[in-house]
Amino acid sequence: MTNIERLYSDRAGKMRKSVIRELLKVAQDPEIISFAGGLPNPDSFPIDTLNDIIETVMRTNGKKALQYGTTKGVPELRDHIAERAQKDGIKDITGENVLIVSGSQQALDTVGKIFLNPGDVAIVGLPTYLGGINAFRSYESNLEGIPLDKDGLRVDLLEEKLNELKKNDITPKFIYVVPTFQNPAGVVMPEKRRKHLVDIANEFDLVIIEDDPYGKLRYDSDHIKPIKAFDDEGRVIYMSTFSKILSPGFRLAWTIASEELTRKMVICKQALDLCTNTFTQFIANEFIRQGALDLHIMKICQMYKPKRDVMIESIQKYFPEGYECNKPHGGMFAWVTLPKGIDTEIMFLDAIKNKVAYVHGKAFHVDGKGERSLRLNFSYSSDERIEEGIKRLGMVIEEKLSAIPV
Ligand code: PMP
Ligand code: G9A
Repeated sequence: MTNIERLYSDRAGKMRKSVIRELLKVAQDPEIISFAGGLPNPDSFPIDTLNDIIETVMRTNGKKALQYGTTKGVPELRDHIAERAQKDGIKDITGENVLIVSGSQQALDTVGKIFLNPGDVAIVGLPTYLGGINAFRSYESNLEGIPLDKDGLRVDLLEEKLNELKKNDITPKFIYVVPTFQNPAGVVMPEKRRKHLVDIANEFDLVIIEDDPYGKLRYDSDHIKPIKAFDDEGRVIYMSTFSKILSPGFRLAWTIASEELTRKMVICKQALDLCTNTFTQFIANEFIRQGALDLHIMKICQMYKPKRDVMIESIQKYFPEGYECNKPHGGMFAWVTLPKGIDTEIMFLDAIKNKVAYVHGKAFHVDGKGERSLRLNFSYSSDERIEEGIKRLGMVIEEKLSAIPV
């Protein structure tokens, strides 16, 4: 038989499976209570409204919605996105700065393709979004991790790291951050730190990739301006997505960047998929035009806030002492660190036996650490299943702890 593998590029050899994507298969088993994937709650999908909107789109714009579109995206949608971003504090932009992409995962791959040569360094958080790690690693880059604290990426340590790299003549290409309700740690970077991060990027001549899927899922904190709002030099590429505020099945997201960077991303995308799904772009555009998006976001927040509370209260009730867990003020995840002696990757096998799933902490670390941490999604499951799942997990942890020799 032919050994096709020997024909693979070096790049292909370095591609890794996504633990989250693999776990989605596990979560198909209805008996398993899955806290693994960052899935929206399916009961939140506005099916009836979308049904009407699809009918309207077909009637009014059917010929365009079923056709190829420009690579950059449907102009009306880009204008709507620019308008909304300006209200959020991003200055001096128009629809020309917006590129519609097939999920922000595509935008992550695109920035990897544009900036990273083999061996190039990029900076990420410890922990950070696994999909970012996988996208950047597939371009054979070296990822340097900077620890987070309760206020997100430690910019003081970032500065130290950049100076250290500079001494060795290494200039990283970009810093990748999820500053608002971070995936996986749930933390928010305050405004002062955001400004400091931009100052550092200006000083060291770096690009910032600001990934913001969760900024609108706020339960008990105020709006915070994106990092892009403090960018006067056009070095921040902002990205967000309809996945968490409307439907991940639409595969619809956007970037906001300087016209120069946007042009480069457009060329890159021409080779990837020519253009983003035109049909879902028209639907999303009509959804926004009718004023339905903000109402929907409000509805999701009303649905997820009590779920967050059920999860945190259940953790307090059922987890044995010695753990640490934040109370996230938005987003979809609780991040738990367990006592010494536990490896959450190994413990996962026991969790599955007990029909409960999570994502182990190592998956989010580029330094091989995170073995005591785990990420729990609270948006997907019903309140009852959240409590039941946490109870099962509490028992698994208790058993593991009691097996640790003292
Ligand atoms: N970035 C982050 C931080 C995410 O959490 C996710 C999805 N969980 C993505 C990017 C990818 O989202 P999309 O569905 O838009 O590709
Ligand atoms: O299903 C996915 O891969 C998107 C979710 C990402 C996450 O769980 O962080």
